[in-house]
Amino acid sequence: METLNRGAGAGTSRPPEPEHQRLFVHTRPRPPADERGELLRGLREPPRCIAPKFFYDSHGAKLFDRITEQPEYYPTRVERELFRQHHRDIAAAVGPERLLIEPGSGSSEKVELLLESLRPSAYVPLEITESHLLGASRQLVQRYPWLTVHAVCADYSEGLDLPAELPAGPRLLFFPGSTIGNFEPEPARRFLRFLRRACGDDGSLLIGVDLRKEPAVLEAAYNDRAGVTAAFNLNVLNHVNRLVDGDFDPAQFRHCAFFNGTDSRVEMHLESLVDQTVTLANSPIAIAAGERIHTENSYKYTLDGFRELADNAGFRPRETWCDERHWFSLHLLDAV
Ligand code: AVJ
Repeated sequence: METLNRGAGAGTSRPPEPEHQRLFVHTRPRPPADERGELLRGLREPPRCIAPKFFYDSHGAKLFDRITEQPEYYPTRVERELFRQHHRDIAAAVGPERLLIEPGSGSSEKVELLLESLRPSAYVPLEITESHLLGASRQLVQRYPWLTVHAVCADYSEGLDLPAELPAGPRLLFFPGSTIGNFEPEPARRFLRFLRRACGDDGSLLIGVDLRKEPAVLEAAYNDRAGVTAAFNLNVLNHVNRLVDGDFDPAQFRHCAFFNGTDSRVEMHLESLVDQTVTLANSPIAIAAGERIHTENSYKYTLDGFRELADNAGFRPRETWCDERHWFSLHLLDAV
């Protein structure tokens, strides 16, 4: 396929696909990721850890979708209900003709709850997995004959590297799903600053944030009875085995998830059931019975706690939508 703008470090932008004139595909240059090094450093000695991004191999992504269907896992359901109830108010507050940018768009399911009301000037999904990005984008231009999509294949963890060819006009950054909860406080602030920079001085951010609540509710959400979250957590070991040529046996670990009230986060770990030796990239590591590998933090904010974090990154709260139980929140924030 023909490419335009193959300039130094500029990435590539393809002309619209022939089957429809409203889908543009941009690929951003990426520094080579040192995933092997990152995993080995995290696992070599205690306290051991695996970053949550490694959950999402293709099986892990399917398991996550099944988590969202479990009765105990409320965040996805409550957030979706908030979009259903408030899409008109959200659209009225945001205004029409915004350039709608979604980092980590995945299958672009949530944005569909807003598109008809929001009527953005264009939709800009950013996604590292090209197959998800293109599949979702093609579906959107087919379903919404008025919509232009600028699909950007890029990693957003080190800032939003947006192509220069995007349409002008005020922007709305969209970051649903309480993904912000996976970041430690300092990286969360740093990431919100990336979003602030990407949205410009006349832009806004719409972000979904899970809230602090009774520990029993939180702990049930990460320990569903059907064992899907446990399978999701244990599956990360299969992914690690492939990435660093390891021989982890998931059956020798147990899923462990609990609310840490001091840090206001749900932690997930994998606890070794036995004394064992695991080989990673030809080096043995000894793991004692009861020792844990930390796999995820999911921070739970108070409304004020999140607003303070956003304020720190240069955002002023405009409106907040919450369910009656105050389990989940949507924040519309303006750049200051
Ligand atoms: C996708 C990060 C929002 O933290 O609740 C679900 C991931 N982990 N069950 C979350 C997850 C275990 C989820 N986020």
